[in-house]
Amino acid sequence: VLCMAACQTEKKEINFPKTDLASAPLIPKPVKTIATHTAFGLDSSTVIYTTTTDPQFEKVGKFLSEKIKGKTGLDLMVNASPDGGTGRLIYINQSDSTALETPESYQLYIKKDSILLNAKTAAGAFRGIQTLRQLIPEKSNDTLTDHPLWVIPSGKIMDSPKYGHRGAMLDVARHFFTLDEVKKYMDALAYYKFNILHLHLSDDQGWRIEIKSWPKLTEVGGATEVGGGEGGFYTQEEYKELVQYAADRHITIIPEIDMPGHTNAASFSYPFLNGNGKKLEAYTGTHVGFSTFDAQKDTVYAFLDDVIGEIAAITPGPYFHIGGDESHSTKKSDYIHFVEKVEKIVQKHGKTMIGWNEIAQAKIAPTSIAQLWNEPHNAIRAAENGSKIILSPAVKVYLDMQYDSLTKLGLHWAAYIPVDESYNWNPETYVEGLPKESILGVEAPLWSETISNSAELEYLAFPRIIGVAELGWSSSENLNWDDYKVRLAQQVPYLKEMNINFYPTKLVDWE
Ligand code: TNX
Repeated sequence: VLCMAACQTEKKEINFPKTDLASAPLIPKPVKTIATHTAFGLDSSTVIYTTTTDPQFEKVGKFLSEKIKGKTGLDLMVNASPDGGTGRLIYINQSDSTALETPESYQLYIKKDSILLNAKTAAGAFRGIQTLRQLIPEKSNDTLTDHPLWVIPSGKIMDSPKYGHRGAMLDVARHFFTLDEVKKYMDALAYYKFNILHLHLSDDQGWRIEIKSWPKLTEVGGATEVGGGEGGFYTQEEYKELVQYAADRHITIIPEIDMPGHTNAASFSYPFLNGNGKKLEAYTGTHVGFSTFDAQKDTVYAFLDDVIGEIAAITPGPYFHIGGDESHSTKKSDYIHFVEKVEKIVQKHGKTMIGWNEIAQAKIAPTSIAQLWNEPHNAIRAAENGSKIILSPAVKVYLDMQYDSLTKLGLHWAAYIPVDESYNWNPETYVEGLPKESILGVEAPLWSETISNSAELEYLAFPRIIGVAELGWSSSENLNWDDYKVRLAQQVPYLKEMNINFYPTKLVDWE
């Protein structure tokens, strides 16, 4: 059917220049690469095939075809009959090979006349096609044959992620970001094999998601942001659109409603929620720690049951993030009571609770997850309780930290974080005493006190987020700044093509 043997004999041999797959500028660096020094010529006759039993695989094939079209102009057919049998084949195959260790693992075999991508799941195939995208050169070779050919270096890649959780967090509460802005960020995250986007949907300055049973949250709480701008919010339909866009990229959305602190926008909308006894006003500054829900009122928990229920119902992913950070205006006993009550509500709606490291002060279930940002002792405490830990150390991966004292955007309360600093740490050993087995993965938060559009978001996120992609995916032996920075420099054509703004650190020789 696929004319494999028959049509290949008809093909003219192309004399490819010597290639080296092992020195391709792939990020994250694959676990294992073996170069065979010839090439696959991608051209207009190339066709993409996928196993048909799983329509998710066909979607991956179509995604690849679209991206190839964007980069090269070639319009490759997916699962159509080969045109006269002259085409070279990209075959995306569902495989149960035990060599594929995780659902996201993949193997890529690049030969002269075919590319074979093996994965257990469509998610694995999706990660694999990102590698393939990165291997397609910017420019075609127009001298090897009578038509343009994109020369892809041949060899084998065996690849598997270190962590199942490789995330980015975006604060859409301090400043609102539109659907298009969030989608643009997701496009780049997908290219570097991230699988989690955590959306910080509420804070003192704004509430960003429609809750049908409590409409003032967005009518009132959605209309403000840092600096006094007009704010904004996602309707549930729009949120679903983001969830779908993420799912198409095998990215899971984690919604966060931050509480009991960071809740001025909610309490300003519905004053009965307020627990600090002070007069409520809209807040457009950048201080933290002054607001709290009333942890002693049943009505507060009834409200949260509605909020969490509505969000859980439109979130296919397994998680709900309750925030829980910097509740400086909540009594400790109230804080603990609150976290334990809210955990039950999250569980009742079928979700796994995540919270910032402070939640470890409460007696949380071993299935709940703590996200380290500043307190190793609370991460260890959570791990001792059986919980998994997401690593987001502020001093390493807070993307809103300035690069240095001259950076115009961003903050520096945790540190100045130059590009090499955000890369030069090992998640496996970063927290002394935290067992490797407790680490779910890494996540880089981007708080938005000082940024309000894509260009500003990107200036702080790029290139540091690309390094976090490698920390989350690549094996420890493959983490090396000197090797990485050379590959990083070679991301410029992609960043330019995507119109992604980035900070051109002097630590990298961008050419
Ligand atoms: C700390 S990190 C916060 C956020 C701020 C951020 C600014 C964390 C869990 N809380 O509320 O936006 O610092 O860098």
